[in-house]
Amino acid sequence: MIASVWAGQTVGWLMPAEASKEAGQIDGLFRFMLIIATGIFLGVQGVLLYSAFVFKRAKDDMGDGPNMHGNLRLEILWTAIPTALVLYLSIYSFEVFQLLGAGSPMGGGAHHEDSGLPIRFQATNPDPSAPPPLVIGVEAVQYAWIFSYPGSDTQVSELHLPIGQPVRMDMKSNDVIHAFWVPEFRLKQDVIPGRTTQVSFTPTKAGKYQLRCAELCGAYHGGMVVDVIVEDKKDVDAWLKSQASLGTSTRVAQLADPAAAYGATSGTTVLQSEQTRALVGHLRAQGQ
Ligand SMILES: [Cu+2]
Repeated sequence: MIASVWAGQTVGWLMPAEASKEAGQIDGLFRFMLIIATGIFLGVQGVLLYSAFVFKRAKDDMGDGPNMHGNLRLEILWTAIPTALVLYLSIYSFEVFQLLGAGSPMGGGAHHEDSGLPIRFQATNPDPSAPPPLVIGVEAVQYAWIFSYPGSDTQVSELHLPIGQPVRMDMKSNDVIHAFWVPEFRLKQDVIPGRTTQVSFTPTKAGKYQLRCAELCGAYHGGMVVDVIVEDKKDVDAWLKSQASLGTSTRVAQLADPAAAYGATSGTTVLQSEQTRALVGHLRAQGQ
């Protein structure tokens, strides 16, 4: 019992930083499940070891063991305990799910204009005192991420987020299914062609993280990694301004920067030309 609680409390050092408001909720649920699982594991292994030694066959005992059949009390117990645990876990995890805003896909007030059901991952009952979310457009193409900030025409290849500001990603895919995943935020959402998917969260910890595609999307899937920088709002604004002053070709080169993901290896040249080709075509189609 003590050991399992200890396991739940100390597992944190094995995990990535908790860098969003949502991360705490998810880790709370994870720790709780880990406590229960450790308790069951230790209990079962304990009984097993105990029985193996205490009920060991006596030296000259060649007979069968006692013939036992049925034990109503035990059967009720080992049905009731898992039932209660599973029920409790379902309610707890549903609550976390709701808190994160993973409401029903049919939920009203969806902000999307595409065909198909909106897939939402945002607060169903958001904190009324929280500022409105910063809505960032995300486009996934094989094999890069392109971000558009409100009030700016510039498409950028890095995600800079202000600390403490709720954000919402409105995500589209230009080709195949990709997935938005920043382990430190503990959230993952597919990006699906033909519809907008959303993910909302509030970054709470300054730092440099990585957004990586979490859906195998083609030969250079592994190159779909970009930096996510959580910093003060004024730094985000300054960075955005500096990006706006760059020309398209410079930005395409930045958008297709596999060296940032892989380090400069021979394979990055191939990836870079792949990414550049896709991005130039994409930006041209958008008249940029
Ligand atoms: Cu991808």
